Amino acid sequence: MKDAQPNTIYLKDYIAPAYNIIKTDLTFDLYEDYADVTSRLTIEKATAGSDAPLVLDGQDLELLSLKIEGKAVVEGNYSITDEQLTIRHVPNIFVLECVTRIKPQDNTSLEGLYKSKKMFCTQCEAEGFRKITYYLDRPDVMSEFQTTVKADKVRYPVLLSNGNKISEGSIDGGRHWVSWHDPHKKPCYLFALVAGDLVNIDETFITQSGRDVLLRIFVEEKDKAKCDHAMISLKKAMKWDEKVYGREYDLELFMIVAVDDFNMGAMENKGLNIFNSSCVLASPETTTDESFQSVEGIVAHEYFHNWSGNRVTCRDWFQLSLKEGFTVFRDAEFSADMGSRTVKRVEDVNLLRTHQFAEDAGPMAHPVQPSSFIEISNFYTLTVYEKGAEVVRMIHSLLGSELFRKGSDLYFDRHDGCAVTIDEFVQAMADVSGRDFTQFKRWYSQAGTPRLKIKGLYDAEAKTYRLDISQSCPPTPESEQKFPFHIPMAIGLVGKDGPLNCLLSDDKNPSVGDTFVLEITEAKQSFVFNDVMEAPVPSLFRNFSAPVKVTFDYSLEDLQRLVAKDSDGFCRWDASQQIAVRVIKDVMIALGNEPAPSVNEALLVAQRQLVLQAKDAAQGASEQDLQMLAYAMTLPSEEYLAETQSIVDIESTHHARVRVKRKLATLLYQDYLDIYKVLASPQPFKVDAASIAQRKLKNTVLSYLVSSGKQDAIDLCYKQFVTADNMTDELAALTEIVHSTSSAAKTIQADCLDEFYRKWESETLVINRWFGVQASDPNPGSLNRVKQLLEHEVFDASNPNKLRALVGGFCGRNIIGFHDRSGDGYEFLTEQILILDTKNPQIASRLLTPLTRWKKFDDQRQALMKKALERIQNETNLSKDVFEVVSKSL
Ligand code: B3K
Ligand code: ZN
Repeated sequence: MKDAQPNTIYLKDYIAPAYNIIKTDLTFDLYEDYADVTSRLTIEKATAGSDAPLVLDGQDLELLSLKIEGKAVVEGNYSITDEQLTIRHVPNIFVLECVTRIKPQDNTSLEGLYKSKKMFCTQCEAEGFRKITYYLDRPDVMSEFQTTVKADKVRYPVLLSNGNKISEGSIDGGRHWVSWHDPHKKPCYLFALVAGDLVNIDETFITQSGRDVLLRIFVEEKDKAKCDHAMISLKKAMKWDEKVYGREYDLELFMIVAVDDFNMGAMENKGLNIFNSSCVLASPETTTDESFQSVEGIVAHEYFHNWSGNRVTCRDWFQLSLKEGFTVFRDAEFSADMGSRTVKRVEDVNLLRTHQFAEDAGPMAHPVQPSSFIEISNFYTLTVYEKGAEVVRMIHSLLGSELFRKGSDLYFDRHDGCAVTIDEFVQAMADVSGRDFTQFKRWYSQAGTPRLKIKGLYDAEAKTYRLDISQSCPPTPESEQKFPFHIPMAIGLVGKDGPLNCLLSDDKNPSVGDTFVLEITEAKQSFVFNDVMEAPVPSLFRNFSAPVKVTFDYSLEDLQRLVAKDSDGFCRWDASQQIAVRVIKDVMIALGNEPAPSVNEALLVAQRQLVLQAKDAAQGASEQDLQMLAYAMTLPSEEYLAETQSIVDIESTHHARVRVKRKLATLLYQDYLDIYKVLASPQPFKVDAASIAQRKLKNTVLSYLVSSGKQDAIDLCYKQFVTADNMTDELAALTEIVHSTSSAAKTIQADCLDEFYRKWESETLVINRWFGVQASDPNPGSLNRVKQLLEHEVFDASNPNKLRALVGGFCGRNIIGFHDRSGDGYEFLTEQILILDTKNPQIASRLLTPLTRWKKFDDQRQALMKKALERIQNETNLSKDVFEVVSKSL
């Protein structure tokens, strides 16, 4: 660890800045081995006459000159440490001119100004600006920026920054310059600069008030044909935000730039979004349907930040979910409106329940609004983003769409141009609705996933149905004791033939259709339904109305009824998954028995029903959503199964799931084949929701067919692999072949991988998928292959996408491989982390996650994982990022 004792920052210690930066004028002189940054800051004391020193953040900077009002600051009046520049005596208002030299070429952290291949680019959120120049690097200091970029004209013909271009010109020596001005005040985390040899595609968007906005996507020449989807997505997002939130874009120009080396997906810099190329480029041949959809969602997400994040920003980083939770909610609703609402919901809930629930139960668990951190980069988490979005969604369900929109209007109007808190967001919602959110706000301050135990009691004589509910929440690192949450529970009752009409005994909660929204606020609470004419099965937490874990004593028949009859698409899917979870768990217990354990008939019945519906729907004989059918037919992932166990039984989980899948494949082979044949008939390629759903179902049944191990199925899969005209089908087929354990597949695995590699050698993003397929291969020997691939000529350990594909693919998505009893997987990850931490701490800390969950495993694995963590902890010079995760995990 660099500092012997890294500082913990507390929310309770927040104090407003002692200085404001009214204007920020930056000039960048970019050269091949350094860059000089001249900053002219107009600074004002927040309180005139105060004698607080001016303390600016700065890291890895070489100070070349420092002047106040044109005069050098005398030596005794300032001091510099590794992280700060302090000037003791300054006037009430003054211009500080500071020249620093930085080394973007050597900046492997990909934070601040750095080089991605031949291009200069920046990433400043959360605290990267301090690696560019001395500044008040905190979101509540908002300033008007003007930026001039100077660089070689041939190498860097395109020079970009935030806002509008105001002037440009040439300089002797083959250099040129461009000046940009952003009229909107912003914190420095939204600053951006790009310099490179780029081409662009352009479109115009006319806003609802009739202004023209130029939309421009910049990429390398070779990628020019892959920008259309992002452009279409951007226009859709702009239109949607006007319609649904009344938010219009506020500059003449909106730019997106694709870069290959990027720590995360994308960044919402004002007017100049910078994207990981994997989140913006798309073409049918090289991009899967999932990626097409994620490009649409991410483009929208970053665009939506223009209001939720940029115009109204965060007071401090503890408020991160103010912009992220709200913006994820906004982008999820956008995607739901663009495609199938239920599909989007199921995908999001699946992610949340599998990975956020695990985070909430692990050592890094934290509230949506954390109360302390060592390194803020560690808090860009599923909790802040996805659970934060669920919390906003609950506010939306409590208020209804209309009031919610009033609340968001009030929030944007009241706080435009300001840096605010989560409390202020909730207050706007409270003010428009007259509701009291005091208890509700525990969702922001208490970590952990609430558990609900629910019992149902039907009184056949009185025709009443009573629900007895108790809630609790396990302790998490920040607090042992939890107070009851305010939980909206959407519920309906389902009879033998479908939804039941009934009444709630108190009429505070009228139903919408057959759904009631009950508000659970007590530790123990009961609700009674009247006029219930038959014994019902309750459909609980419809549309996943709250991020909680529910225990209800459903019989398998109850769940079958929900799969078949519930009116709520989410609950139908959920019931299908709960049946599968139970059946797989039964098989887990009986593994190793002689004769081999049987697979409960309930799953076969449910699957057969789904298969029949899918057959009809595939043939066009019914309107059922093919993608939902595919999701209902898909067995829960090993990760989800692991999340439902208190101590994960790695081998049994894997083998039981494989066995159940094979059993279904064998029994329903002909049905799967029939569906496959209907869907495999050639049709022109489209990326609309209907075509995506068809491919999803086709590849779901293909996966079952291959699990049968039959030669015919492998042949079919191989045929799809070689004839596919799109990446979804090609990659699905390759994955099935490579991950198959059958001898028929074994003979062609290596050839298929070679063939795929040769075909796509020049497409970096596709090759990352190729790394990913091999890393996540559950067959024995995958660690050795991963190690060999680290040496592969196209593997690049400085590229986060490649690291995520190969190291993340093996350690995060190959449970059986990573958790091999030998401990080799743990040792491998430890070594990778130690190498990576010296170069890119953010990625190192991310990749470390699987080791932090050591308490979920058996004693032997626990010991090995702990040892691995201790080895990392003992390393000198750990980054704050890795230090925080390791020390909190042990
Ligand atoms: N706001 C950025 C994430 C920045 C992460 C910094 N470590 C992208 C997004 O959430 O939209
Ligand atoms: Zn975001």
